[in-house]
Amino acid sequence: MNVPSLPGKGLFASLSASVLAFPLTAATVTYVGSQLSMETYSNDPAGWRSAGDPDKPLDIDSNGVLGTDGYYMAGSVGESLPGYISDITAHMANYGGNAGYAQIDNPLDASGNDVVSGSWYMNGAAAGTESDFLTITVGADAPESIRLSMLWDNTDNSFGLTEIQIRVYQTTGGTADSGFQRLTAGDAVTDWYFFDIDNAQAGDVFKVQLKNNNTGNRNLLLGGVAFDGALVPEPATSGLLMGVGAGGLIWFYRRKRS
Ligand SMILES: [Ca+2]
Ligand SMILES: [Ca+2]
Ligand SMILES: [Ca+2]
Repeated sequence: MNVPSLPGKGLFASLSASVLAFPLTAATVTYVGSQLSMETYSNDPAGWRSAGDPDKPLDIDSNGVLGTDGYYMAGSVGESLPGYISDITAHMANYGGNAGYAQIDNPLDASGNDVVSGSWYMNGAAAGTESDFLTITVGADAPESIRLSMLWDNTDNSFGLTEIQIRVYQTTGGTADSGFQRLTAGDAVTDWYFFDIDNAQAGDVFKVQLKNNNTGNRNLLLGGVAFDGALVPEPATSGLLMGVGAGGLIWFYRRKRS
């Protein structure tokens, strides 16, 4: 008869070794989800900056406004960087939009008239093209979780906006990587895509990359990024981490730090 044995020293030794091999400070990048059709018409009183209108279940600080900590938007929408972002660079041409571009909340006056959105763009990207659109450098005092909200499908023509993928990955301080996430086919009504950078340290560098996964040429576009923060993982995430051994240690460590 086989009797299950209790964990021996060997298990703890290997667990300790694995913890040592992966420092608790290593950042992670996770795709969270999307919210489609945020603002459906010009001067829509709802929008990305209108508190709770529409509901924004993926706003990590739960105040119903995207970019509470800051934002960096294409075109002439403007920028206001969080104190914990030491640098951000857009690598593509910046287009200020036209009459066919989506109008979105003015971040300086959410209840006022919408403003024309813009885009960083790469026209006619060949099949398989992977292009870095943004480089984001984290500074001091970053929150435990930085949620990136990225605007897409705000341009004047959704033709060809299919099979586009987006990825956030780390190039300095670690190798965290969300992997490519497929965007819902465009319909020229604004969509937002959400990623979490957890446990980033000062000096860590992350890039936002778009990919044409089609067989023909397509346009790659991005309308902007907004930043919200949270001190500890969301409850659902915490529960998940508690269930996976070493991950539970990370959760406990974070709780102690906060
Ligand atoms: Ca609006
Ligand atoms: Ca918010
Ligand atoms: Ca859309």
